Amino acid sequence: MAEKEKAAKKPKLADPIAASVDRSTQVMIARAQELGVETIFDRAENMKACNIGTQGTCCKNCSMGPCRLPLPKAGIVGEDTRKGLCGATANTIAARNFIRMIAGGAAAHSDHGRTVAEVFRAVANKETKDYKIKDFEKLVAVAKNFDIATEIEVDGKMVDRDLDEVAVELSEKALAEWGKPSGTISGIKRAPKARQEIWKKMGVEPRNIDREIVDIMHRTHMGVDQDYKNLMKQGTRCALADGWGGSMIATDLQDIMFGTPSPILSEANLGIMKEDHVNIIVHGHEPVLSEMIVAASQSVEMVDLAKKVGAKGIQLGGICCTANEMLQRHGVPIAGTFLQQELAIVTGACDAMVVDVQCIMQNLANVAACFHTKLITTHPMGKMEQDNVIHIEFDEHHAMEDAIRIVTMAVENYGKRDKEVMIPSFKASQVGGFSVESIKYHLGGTFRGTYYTLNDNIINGRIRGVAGVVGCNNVRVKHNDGHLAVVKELIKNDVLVLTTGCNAIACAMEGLLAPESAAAFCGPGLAEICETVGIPPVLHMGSCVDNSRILLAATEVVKAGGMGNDISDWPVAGSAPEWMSEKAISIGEYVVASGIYTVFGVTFPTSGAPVFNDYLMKEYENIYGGMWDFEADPIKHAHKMIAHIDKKRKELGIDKARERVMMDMASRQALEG
Ligand code: SF4
Ligand code: MSK
Repeated sequence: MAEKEKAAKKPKLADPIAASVDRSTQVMIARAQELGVETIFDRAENMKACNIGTQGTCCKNCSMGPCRLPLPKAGIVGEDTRKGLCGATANTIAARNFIRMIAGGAAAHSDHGRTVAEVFRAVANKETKDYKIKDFEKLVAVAKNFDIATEIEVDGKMVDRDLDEVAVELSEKALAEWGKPSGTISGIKRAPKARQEIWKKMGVEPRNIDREIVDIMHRTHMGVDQDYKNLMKQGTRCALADGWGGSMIATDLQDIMFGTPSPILSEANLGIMKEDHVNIIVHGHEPVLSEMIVAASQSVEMVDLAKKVGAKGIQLGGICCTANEMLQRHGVPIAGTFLQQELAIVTGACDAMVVDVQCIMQNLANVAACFHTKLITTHPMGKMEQDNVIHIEFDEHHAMEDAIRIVTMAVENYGKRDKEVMIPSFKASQVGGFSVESIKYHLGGTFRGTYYTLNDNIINGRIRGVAGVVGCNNVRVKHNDGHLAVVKELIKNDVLVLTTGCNAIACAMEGLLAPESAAAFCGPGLAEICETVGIPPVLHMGSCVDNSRILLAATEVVKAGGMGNDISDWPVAGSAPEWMSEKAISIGEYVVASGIYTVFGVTFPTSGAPVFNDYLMKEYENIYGGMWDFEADPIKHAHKMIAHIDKKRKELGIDKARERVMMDMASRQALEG
């Protein structure tokens, strides 16, 4: 082959500077390229996304297709006559695809919840000694939500019921949420009354978690539901079963077993790895695994073993939501976001990467094969075909034993590093772990312990509104650029940000989760609140399943009073600037159906079906009070959210208060300074 031809066939490499705003990521992409190790950033240069799939109008629900309905370049002129072989319209195809994404996302979150509930049942029945109940106060609170008696009458007096009994009953009732034959899921009762009425009227109250997912798979089968509004009704019901069901149960039972988070200091970015330590990176989602790895790696036995092989200790780090779980309960530093998973191995210092489920790239196995890294899968659902991957199945009945085995393997691998170690020095300090309970304490004080103070400051205008900014990275856009630009624009405009998932990690890496960031990035009103209370302007509320915490925080605000009767009444907006997973669509749908205006970045998977798209982005507001929106440009994205917040302030009649705050002396000085 001629030299020219060979060069033409060579895959393109990503430009590290164009690929990420994060310095450590840039350095490690370049390092991977220098070593000839291919990463997702390079692959994205060589494989472009399919336009029709991106628009949501490719159907492969039967083998007469795939039927592809691209949007004409000039848009739809006149009647939209596009159809698949069976006659399915663009609306039907896009709606079917959209709710299948919801089913995938809801299944992932809710099955995570089921695993946690099964471990909780084993704990309640004393079948395992490795996990315990840590937060009894939360056990009682959650039991009450399930209508479980926590007191009994003895000799005419009410006394506390035996908590072991309460735990057993809670475990049974929680597990029944996946398959109860009648009624609706319990979690929806926790929403404001006005919201419950809307769900009832719309007929979208979830019956049980599994059923809503199965229902979607049935009705999207070839030749069943062919009405985009009816399809979306089921999409909503399934998403609500995720947010107010599976995800909420996951969060609650994790808090009961592993502790309810409270603010904790730590660090974030690849720079947390240490050359002279055994580095173990835990990646995925379920804390059932990571809790044991944390305990094992801190045990005297394992630390001594590490010293024996010449290391100074064991450094644990997390990727994706496992990172958020280990951070919020133990202060374990975060190694990186979704897009940094391969790069953690490229450092040459990752002695083991331990993974469970969700967001784990198969290419990790190929990258690990270029280094000494042991890649260990642990979940029966998450195996890889490559030979270099080790599978150690994790079981709650011998969890500690499994964890010790995994950590031992990592320690024994320390001496086998075969490439020059290169750990980028970048990392930032952060405070994570703001649960609904700890926000109550921080903003309300020990005695008042409510959301009144937050409400007061929204009403008086120091805080303009609240935004939930969450979600993944997406290699189709510059890594972390959208996340950071959206969040910085919001806090600059006095919007308090609640964050989870990879957005939380991106913010942590940028220092936005440190209280000091308030003075540097916030508008005067928000800066004043953060400095007075000692909180960062971006509150880390956990992992993807912990978006349920955001729903409950929103409900607390409604309960505290002064801002309407429903979540849709108060100045709040949602965002996922760099989303990529089906889980993000499920989250988006339950957030919107809970009354929150929500903007997604990158692309939107219904853009090829304009009528259906308008249904989600316009008509939805009349039904749910919340609606979807799409904006790829991060600054415009943030301003759409701010405009919605201002609209709600006006509707509540609190827009004038903010104008007055903006005119006061402190604000003027801050602005002049
Ligand atoms: Fe085509 Fe209809 Fe089959 Fe979909 S279900 S692939 S639109 S024929
Ligand atoms: S991990 S779902 S990339 S946020 Fe929950 Fe990050 Fe998205 Fe996975």
